[in-house]
Amino acid sequence: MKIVFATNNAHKLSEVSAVLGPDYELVTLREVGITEDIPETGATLDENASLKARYVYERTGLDCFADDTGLEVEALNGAPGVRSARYATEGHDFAANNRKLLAELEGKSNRSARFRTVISLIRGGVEHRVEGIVRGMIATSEAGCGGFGYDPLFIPEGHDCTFAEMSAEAKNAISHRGRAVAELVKVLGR
Ligand code: ITT
Repeated sequence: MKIVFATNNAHKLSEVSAVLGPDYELVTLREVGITEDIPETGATLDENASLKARYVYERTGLDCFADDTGLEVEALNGAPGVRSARYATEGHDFAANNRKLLAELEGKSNRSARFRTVISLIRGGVEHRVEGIVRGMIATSEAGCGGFGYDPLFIPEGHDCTFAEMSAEAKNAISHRGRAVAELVKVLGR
C-alpha cells in the first residue's frame, strides 16, 4: 500500500517505516512536491496532526497521515507538550531543548513524564485519529546517542536506560510512535 507520510523529520520517517514493514510504501512530502513547512498553529497535538494531514490531502488528494508528538512533563504542567519542537528556540534545536528541560527540572523530585503521539490519517477523504503513549521519567543528565530529540533524557517505565541508549527496534517496540503506528495499522487493515 502506498501512502504519504506528512513529515520533514527523517528520524520519524525511518522509525515509522521500520514499524510498518515492507507492505507499506511511504511517500515523502518532497516526492509529492511539498517543500514548504506546513504551519503547525494548533493548540493541541490532535489539531496539529490534523492540520498537517489535511494540508497534504488538500494539495494532493492522496491518502496520507501525519504524526504530532509531544513530551508532557508532570512537574511542568504538561510542558513542553505541543511546543516540544520549539521549546528553547524557534528552531528544532534538540540540544538546546534538552538543556532547557534539565534546567526547568533542577531540584524537582517529580520527574514523571510521558511521550504522546497523535496520528491523523486521511483515507478516501475521511479522517481517522489514533494515539500512542509511553510513560517514563526524565533523567538528571543525557545518556546515549541513538534516536533523536528528547531521547537522551527519557527513561521509559520498566527500563533503566534512556531511549537514546536502546536499539531502534527496542525503542519502536514500546514507544509512543510505535504504539500509535500499531493502531494505525489496525485502521488501515479494516
Ligand atoms: P514534523 O512536524 O515534520 O513531523 P517535527 O520534528 O516538527 O517533525 P513534532 O512536532 O511531532 O515533529 O515533534 C516535536 C518534537 O518532539 C520534535 O522536534 C522532537 O524534539 C520531539 N520528539 C518527537 N518525537 C520524539 C521521539 O520519538 N523521541 C524524542 N523526542 C521526540
